[in-house]
Amino acid sequence: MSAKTLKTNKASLEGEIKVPGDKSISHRAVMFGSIAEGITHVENFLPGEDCLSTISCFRKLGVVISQNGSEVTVFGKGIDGLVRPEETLYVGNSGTTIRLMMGILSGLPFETRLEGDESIARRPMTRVTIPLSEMGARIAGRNNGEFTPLTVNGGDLSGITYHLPVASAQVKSAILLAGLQASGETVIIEPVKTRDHTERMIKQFGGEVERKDDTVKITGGQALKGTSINIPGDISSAAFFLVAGAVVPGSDIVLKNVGLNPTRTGILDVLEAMGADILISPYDNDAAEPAGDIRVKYSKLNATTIEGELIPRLIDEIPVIALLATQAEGRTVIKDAAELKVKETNRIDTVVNELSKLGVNIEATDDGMIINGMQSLDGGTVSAHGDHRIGMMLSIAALLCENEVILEQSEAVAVSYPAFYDDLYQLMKK
Ligand code: SPQ
Repeated sequence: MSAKTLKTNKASLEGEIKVPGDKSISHRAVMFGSIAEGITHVENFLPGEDCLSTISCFRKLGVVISQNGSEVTVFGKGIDGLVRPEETLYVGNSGTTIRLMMGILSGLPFETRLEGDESIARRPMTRVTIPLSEMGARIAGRNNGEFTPLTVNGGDLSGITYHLPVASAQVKSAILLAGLQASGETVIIEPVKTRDHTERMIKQFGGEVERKDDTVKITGGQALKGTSINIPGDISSAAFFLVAGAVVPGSDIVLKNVGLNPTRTGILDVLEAMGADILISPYDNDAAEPAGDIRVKYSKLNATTIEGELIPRLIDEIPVIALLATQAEGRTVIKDAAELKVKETNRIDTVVNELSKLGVNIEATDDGMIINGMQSLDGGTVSAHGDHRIGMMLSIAALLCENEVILEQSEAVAVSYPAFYDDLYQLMKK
C-alpha cells in the first residue's frame, strides 16, 4: 500500500483534459457484448481495475475478449455460449460486476461461485439475490445470502413484477439481465429514477425495453446482436476536477467529452445551484449516451440543500460535493443519502472522519451530512480506506490545504481513474 505526499499548492488549475471512459457504461459494454451474438467493438473503454475485473470474469465464462488500453473487442456467441467456469469469478472491488453478473448467471444452467475483496465482502447482496431467487435462481451466500462468497445456480426463470425497495441501478440492471432470459414479462418499479445505461444499451444491442414513468418493462427471450459502442468520459471522474476548478482561486479548466446522461448530471445541477461559473457545451449528435465539454472557472459559491430525487443522480459524487460545500458561504445539508453507507466504504463516515482530520467542520447524520462553509483546511495524514472516490476527493482537498497532506492507500484511485494524478499534475502545471 502506498502513501502519497501531496504538497500544498495554492496555484490555480488551468488547461484542458479528457477524463477516462465511463465506468458504468464500460462494464455494461463488456457484459452485453459477451451475451450478444457477434462482434462488439468498444472505444474509450475505461481500463480501470473494476472494469478489468468484469473482462476477467467473462473470459472465465469462455468469452474471447481482446483489450488494448481503451480499445476492446468482444467476440460474443450469445448468452448460451457462456460456459461453466472452472474457477471462482473474482470481482475485485467492483459492486457493479458482482451484482450485474448475478443477473446474467441466474439464467444459466450451471453453478458459479463469486467472490471479491474485503470491501465487497461487506456490501449487501440480498437486494439482488431476493428478486433473482423469486425469478427462479438458487443463490447461497454467507449470512443467508447477504454476503460473499456467493454461489449461483441458474436455470429456468420466470418474469416478475418487482418494486425496488432501494433506488439502485445495480439491482434494476441485474433484474433486467435476468428478465432478458425469463419467460414472459419482467416489470420493475423504481422508487426514484436511477441511471439508465442498461436500458440504453439493451436498445443499442437491438433489444427492446420500455419505460413509462417509474416503471421499466422487458420481455424475455430476446436475442441481442453485437455492435459498436463509443463510451463518453465519466462524469463521476470529471466531478473531481469540476470541484477543483470551482474552488481553487484563479482556476479555469475545460473537461472534454464528459457524459451528460441526465440520470448522472446531478453534480452539474448542484454546481449551478451554488452559483459556480460553468459552461456546458453538449455535442450535437444522436449518440445513445449524450456527451459534451464543460468549462469551469473559480467563483464564489453559496450553500445548498441536496436531497430527494437528486440523490441517485449524484450518489457517487457526494464525497467531492462535501468538499465543495466547505468552500461555499453557509451550511450545506445532504440528506436522503443513507445508501452511502453501503458503498466501497461507509461514505458518510469516511468523508466526515477524513475531512475532519484536515480541520473541516462537518457532521454526520443518519442519512447524509451537514457541512459548514467558508472553511480553511489545514493538512495532515488521511486515508483513502481503499475507496477510490475518497482517495480522489482527499487529493483535491490537498489543493486547498495550508500544510502538507499525506494520503495513505492512494493506489485505490486506480479502481476508476488510473491516470488521475497525471491529469491533476497536468492541470497544475503552468
Ligand atoms: O461498482 P461499485 O463498486 O458499486 O461502484 C460505485 C462507485 O462509486 O463507483 C458505488 F460504490 O458506483 C455504483 C453506483 O453507486 C455504480 C452503479 C452502476 O454502474 O450501476 C450504480 C450505483 O450503485 P447502486 O447501488 O446505487 O445501484
